[in-house]
Amino acid sequence: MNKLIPAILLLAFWSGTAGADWVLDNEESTLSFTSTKANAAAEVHKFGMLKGHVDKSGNATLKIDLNSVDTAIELRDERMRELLFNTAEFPEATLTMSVDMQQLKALQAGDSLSIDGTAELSLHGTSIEIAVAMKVARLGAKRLLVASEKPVIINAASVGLAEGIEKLREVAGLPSISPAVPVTFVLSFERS
Ligand code: UQ8
Repeated sequence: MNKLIPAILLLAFWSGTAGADWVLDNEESTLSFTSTKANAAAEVHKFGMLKGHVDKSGNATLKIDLNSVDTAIELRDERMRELLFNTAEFPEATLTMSVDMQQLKALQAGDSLSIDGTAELSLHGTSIEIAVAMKVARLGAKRLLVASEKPVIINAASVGLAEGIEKLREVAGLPSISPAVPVTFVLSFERS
């Protein structure tokens, strides 16, 4: 019995440090993208609802609720949900990537590290690989911040959204909308 107690304590310590899951805190996270119309007018928009998780093996997932698109103009949000994303059929965009948990574990509070990785983006029934440069900062025992070091440029045609952009252009009577869309993010994770 006496021998069991240290073993249990060791196991409890190990599970608290080595094998933790990280869960995204939506309130503390942002994901923004920039549209450019008529060759000159750039506007920054965001998605308000994100979900994310990194498991013990380093499988990281980010889910973006496309219905939560927020361009500060309700009619435009509605048109983006219907004409661009078709959220009735494709309500979410999903990003998956593999994270080196040893690297993450070695980070002390106040430390940060740069990661050049590859993620898979599934959007509108299409999946593509994207290169992503991120800064990961350990804010405390239970907090991680993951931010884009550079914008990720998504081309609408590569994720099946060229036709939707054309519909938006037509309905708004615009001469053009750029298909190249820069995306930036700041994601806050809490250890569960
Ligand atoms: C610990 C650790 C390391 C964890 C890692 C965790 C993890 C998994 C991290 C992942 C990180 C990662 C790889 C992130 C990548 C994020 C990306 C790239 C997400 C993609 C997000 C996404 C879905 C982007 C959208 C893409 C796209 C092509 C959008 C098109 C946007 C455009 C161009 C919209 C046009 C808007 C516009 C100008 C409309 C015209 C308009 C209309 C129609 C209107 O009605 C109106 O008002 C009445 C107007 O105003 C007057 C208009 O302008």
